[in-house]
Amino acid sequence: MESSLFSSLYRFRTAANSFLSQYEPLTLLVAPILSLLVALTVPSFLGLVHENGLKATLLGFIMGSVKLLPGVKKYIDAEKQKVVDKLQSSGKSKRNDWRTELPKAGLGVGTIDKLKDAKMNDVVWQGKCSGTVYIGGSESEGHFSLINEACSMFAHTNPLHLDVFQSIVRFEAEVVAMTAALLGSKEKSSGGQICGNMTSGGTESILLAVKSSRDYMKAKKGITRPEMIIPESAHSAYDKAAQYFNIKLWRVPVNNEFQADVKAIKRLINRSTILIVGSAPGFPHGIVDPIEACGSLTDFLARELGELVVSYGICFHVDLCLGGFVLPFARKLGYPIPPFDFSVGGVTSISVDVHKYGLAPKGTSVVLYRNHDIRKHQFVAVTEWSGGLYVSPTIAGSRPGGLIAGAWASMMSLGMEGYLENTREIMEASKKLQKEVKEIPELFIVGRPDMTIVAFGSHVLDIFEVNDIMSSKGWHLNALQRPNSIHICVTLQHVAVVGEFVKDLRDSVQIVKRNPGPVSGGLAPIYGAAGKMPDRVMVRELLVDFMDSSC
Ligand SMILES: *Cc1c(COP(=O)(O)O)cnc(C)c1O
Ligand SMILES: *[C@@H]1O[C@H](CO)[C@@H](O)[C@H](O)[C@H]1NC(C)=O
Ligand SMILES: *[C@H]1O[C@@H](CO)[C@H](O)[C@@H](O)[C@@H]1NC(C)=O
Repeated sequence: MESSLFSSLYRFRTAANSFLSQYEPLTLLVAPILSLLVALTVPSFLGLVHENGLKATLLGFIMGSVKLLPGVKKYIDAEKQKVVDKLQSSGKSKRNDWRTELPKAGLGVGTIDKLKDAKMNDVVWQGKCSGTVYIGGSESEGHFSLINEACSMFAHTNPLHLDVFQSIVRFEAEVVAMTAALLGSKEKSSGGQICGNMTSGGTESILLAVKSSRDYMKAKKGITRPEMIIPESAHSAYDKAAQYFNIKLWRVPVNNEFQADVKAIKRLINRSTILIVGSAPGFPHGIVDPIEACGSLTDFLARELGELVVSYGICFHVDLCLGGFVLPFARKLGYPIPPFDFSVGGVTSISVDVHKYGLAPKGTSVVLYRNHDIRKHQFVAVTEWSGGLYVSPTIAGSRPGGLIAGAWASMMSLGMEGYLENTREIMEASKKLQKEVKEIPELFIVGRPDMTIVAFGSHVLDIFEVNDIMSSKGWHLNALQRPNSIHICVTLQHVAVVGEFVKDLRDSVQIVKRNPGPVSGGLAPIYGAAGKMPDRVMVRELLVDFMDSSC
């Protein structure tokens, strides 16, 4: 028995040796090492393909290799610099006389004159910018001056010192409560526990909601390698949050209606998912994602987006940065607005900017949570600091109390009726603008805008060239990609100039049609090229170089 085992082993050894003797020793050494390397790289390669798709992975690999060739990197860098210079060209020359040191003798009250001069030299934005300034009328009157007075009255307060500035603490709590009430907190279906905080803007609200969701899911489900899934149309602040908080981000293409593709999102959910996001509406096209149901197909998709979250027990953030101070009023005015707030079961947090359609000063937003259990994860408590016991609710330490007073003043001075009237005006202006743009045969509207953003592109013209002509006429619109298009976010500043806008747009379309091609100083060629460039790493580097070269 034993001897027969030995003899078969012996026979195997002889056979194996004679078989291997036909190979060179070096081959025998290198082959296993190579196989090991392949075995190690294939899974990470497959991982990259899973994440970025085969095309992008291969392309990244090829571009990475090409850049190793002598001369190529230098050439690419030089070309990159040219683009950066072009993007910079308007700003750079003006910087030459910028101050880099304190004046020796202070200017005293004379400083105010300097400020006035500088302000006079700014471009005209009144009625000309997409979004940007949401308050209507002239800067020295009406709502503007009311806000200015409120801000300056409390300009030197800091809510960090709760015991000193009680008035600000109260304003803040009231702004949060009044905002929450617009978004379903008083309804039974909300659970009656909605809470939140004021922040410095939509981005901070989003950062906090993502951070709280991450830590809440870690506590609830032990998720330590968190992932979040967002539609392609969701704001760039989610990328920021993912990078800051070490969360893997999946950006999912939108459906034919330019809304969150619920099925595609569902396919990506697994045990590491902490959060999905819907926007009401999204910044690019002003379209509300299917937060919940109202019509036939979207009805099904929408209900699913709400249910999806409940059944998987993950967090669901609704981005109402843009819509929070419009949709509740638009619905009251009879516009068909699908559910978007805490009345939808699965929603765990909401961001809403008071400094957009809330007509508050810049630097004011609110983040809201379904309950205190989730919000607790937003706070940072420090017990071992020699500076004492410390607990802080938001990202900033010291904060400007004047802005809080300004937001409170905005909401109190307008009231329900004020916001309703404003919403009526901007919704009517948007619908009129949308209708007129639709009648320009060279253009198409992107999707079906739900609110006050109208995005449009063209199948026959380079829309970015149209944008350049519009810029030369003083308009500041937003350039978008996928598809190439531009949008205007309609505010009270535009109510009186819709006709002028449409006329300029018609003219610009005709100019480009008669004379297609880049205009001097225009950015169309860069937008066009950046959109088509397959190597997204390079586009990213371009953006960073551009930012880095600014100062
Ligand atoms: C404006 C906006 C944000 C970000 O807000 P900031 O105040 O600029 O930080 C986020 N999401 C949407 C949909 C927005 O429109
Ligand atoms: C945040 O909310 C907590 C609890 O209501 C409150 O104590 C704190 O003052 C708030 N802070 C901000 C910045 O809103
Ligand atoms: C979810 O699971 C984690 C860990 O198992 C993987 O690393 C992720 O790639 C996966 N996410 C998706 C969307 O497949």
